[in-house]
Amino acid sequence: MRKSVFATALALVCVLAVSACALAAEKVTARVSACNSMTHPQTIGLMVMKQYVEDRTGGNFVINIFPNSQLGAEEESLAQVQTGSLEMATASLAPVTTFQKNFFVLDIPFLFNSYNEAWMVMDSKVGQDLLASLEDCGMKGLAYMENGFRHTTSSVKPITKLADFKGLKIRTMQNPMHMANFEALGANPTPVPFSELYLSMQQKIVDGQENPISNMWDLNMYEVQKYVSLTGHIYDGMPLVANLRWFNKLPAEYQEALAVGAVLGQNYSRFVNAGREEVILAELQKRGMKVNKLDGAAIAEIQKVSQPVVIEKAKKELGAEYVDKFLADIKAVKADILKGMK
Ligand code: EAX
Repeated sequence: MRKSVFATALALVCVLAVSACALAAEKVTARVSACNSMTHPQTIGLMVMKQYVEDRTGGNFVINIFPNSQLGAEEESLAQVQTGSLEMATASLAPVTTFQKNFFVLDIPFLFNSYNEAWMVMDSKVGQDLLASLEDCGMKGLAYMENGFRHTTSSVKPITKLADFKGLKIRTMQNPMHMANFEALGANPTPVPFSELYLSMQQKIVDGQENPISNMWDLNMYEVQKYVSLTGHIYDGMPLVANLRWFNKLPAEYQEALAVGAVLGQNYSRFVNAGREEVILAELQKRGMKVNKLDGAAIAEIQKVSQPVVIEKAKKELGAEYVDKFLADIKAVKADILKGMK
């Protein structure tokens, strides 16, 4: 009797071991769509994820990265991930709001004073709940690849104070919060797809635009813009999403490899971006651009005019309670930095 129990248990272990091997050997290929170049922090982070996942699965789970919007613009790619015709994509926070409105809260300007503050919030329950809320629209939110703080460039004048925005025709993303932000500042926001951004600056369809420093470099903006004003109005972390059904059907160890790889890639992309911003600014100046910081008073004046407008707009979309809770949660995360200080 004892012997037969042992034999059965042994047989079961063998079956499990064999099926685990069979699972591990499953071949899966995933495509990831990205709008930036292969040297942007976003895609450098994706490469780290790719390497990790392929190593962990003995090359059975392959990730192919498609940069430069080869598979379509950000919104298009997100739509394809939602329907399942594409496995994964990463996109700016702004287009993600088309699918999950909750992300509008991150379009509120001047939420963070530093990368540390932004990263803490994104990695806390606040940012993770937002990623999880993507499941409501059929997507698995895996991590945030770095785009960085968004700043303003212009071909006509530097922005040193609120009044400088007046009448400035500025390209924004197609996002109501971003547009409301620049309208409140007195500018004339004009949505243009990322793929047409360079042309719109070159042909002077717009006077200026706003983007992270990495994109100023990636798009050779020094050829078509004169001034970089470090407004830092919005922090942009790019959600990396997968089709939820596809993700849920992956073998557990592939899911785990992807989840871990995504976070490793996220962190790497953050460090790459933070590490190169000063270097890029120096290069942009060598190529003739003028870079200016804004003093605290100027930022305060800009924030005072724009932030309440976007908060109100977000409340209309999401309800006052949700937005107030989000703002309180951010405050609590920031408070941890100085906890215990006397
Ligand atoms: O780098 O469109 C934009 O300005 C974004 O920064 C772009 O989607 C991602």
